[in-house]
Amino acid sequence: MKTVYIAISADILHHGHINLIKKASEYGDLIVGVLTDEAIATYKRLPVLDFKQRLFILENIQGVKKVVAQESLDYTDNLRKYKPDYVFHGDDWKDGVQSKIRQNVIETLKEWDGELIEIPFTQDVSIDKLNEVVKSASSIPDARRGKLRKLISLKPIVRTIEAHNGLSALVVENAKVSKDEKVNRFDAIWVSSLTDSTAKGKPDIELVDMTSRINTINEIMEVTSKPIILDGDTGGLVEHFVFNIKTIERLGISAIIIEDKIGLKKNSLLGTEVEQTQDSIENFCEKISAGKKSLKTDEFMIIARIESLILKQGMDDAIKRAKAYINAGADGIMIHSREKEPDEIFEFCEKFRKFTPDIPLVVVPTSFNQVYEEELIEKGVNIVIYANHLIRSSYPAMLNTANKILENERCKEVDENCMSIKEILNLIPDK
Ligand code: SPV
Ligand code: MG
Repeated sequence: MKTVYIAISADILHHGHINLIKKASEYGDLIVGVLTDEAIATYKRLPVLDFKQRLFILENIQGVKKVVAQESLDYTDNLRKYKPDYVFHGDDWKDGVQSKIRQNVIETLKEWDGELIEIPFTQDVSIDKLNEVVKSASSIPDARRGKLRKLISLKPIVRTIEAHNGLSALVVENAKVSKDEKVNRFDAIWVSSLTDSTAKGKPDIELVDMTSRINTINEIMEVTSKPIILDGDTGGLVEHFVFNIKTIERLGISAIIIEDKIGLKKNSLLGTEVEQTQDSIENFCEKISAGKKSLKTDEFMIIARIESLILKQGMDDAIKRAKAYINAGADGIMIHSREKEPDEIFEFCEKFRKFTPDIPLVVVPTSFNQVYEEELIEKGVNIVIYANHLIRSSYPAMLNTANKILENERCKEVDENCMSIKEILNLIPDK
């Protein structure tokens, strides 16, 4: 008896999959490689059904002889293990990111004279439409909130970038770049105090109030399904924090990051050039514990941000605080630095990981911008936040356009820097 292999994620199982299974099983005993949650997370949104559920479904489908885990998008390991006579796939993977994976399949099958059989893609399946339905269902608060914890458990690093309004949020939701065998996207959205304030023409001093920040959050939520991490500044008075945090949790935000400062908060990147006061360990721990007690779900995370390195209080102080904040109930730690080199951040990460292997660790590489995500992963970082880059790139673009019109006393010259009217009209769907 010949053996046949197919690989699918099968999160949304449709008639195209059944066509493939039917045809493939006519050629021999069919082994189905089910992509693990981790493998799926490398190229698209989180699966709605987890791996075990998807495995169970496939085990019970007619024509399937055996179900196995496929741990990456690449088939090679499983092909070498099961040495199938045939691999079946739809004929829709000859171009784009999947073409490299296809090439690897062809090369590997040659090792034992196996054959790749491609069947016409089932035309009336609209994956985009199905995905749209799932995306919109998973954007409601109760479905969205838990996504951050899930991503932390599935991804080597959760790639996060700021959004400050609906339009920038659309960029975060949709941006993707195919690279090698993966598709790089952003996993989560940072609602930064700096960029939310700047977008409103206000300084980053906790002046933009919670009501206004919730307006921004709502704009962002309207057009996205990705989890949101809120920059909660100092969290304010404990008496206010315990109320605000309930609102934030109910909105479907996944995490709030609060920093251990008191008094008039200024942006951390100003460092010691301005007067900034760090909170006492005792007070800040109290704030964390009180916040934790107000929460209604296990999904929401309070992440404690340590300003010791920003305020030149030393590594020992930073580590001492990390331990205390975790004991007080913090679900994660953010360590910040404004040094040009990542040395102190790396030192903190190493020390941190010695006493806690699991607590999520967050960094914001605005100053030490040369570090690659891969290096952060090695140091045990779980979340990287690109905290201000969309607004910092849009302002110069706008200024340049404004200046060009002033220079030319007409607008023809700026058109080459602008998206077309057709593009902008089509950017936002009308339903
Ligand atoms: C923000 O984005 O507002 C932050 C990060 O808090 S930083 O600006 O680096 O302090
Ligand atoms: Mg901030």
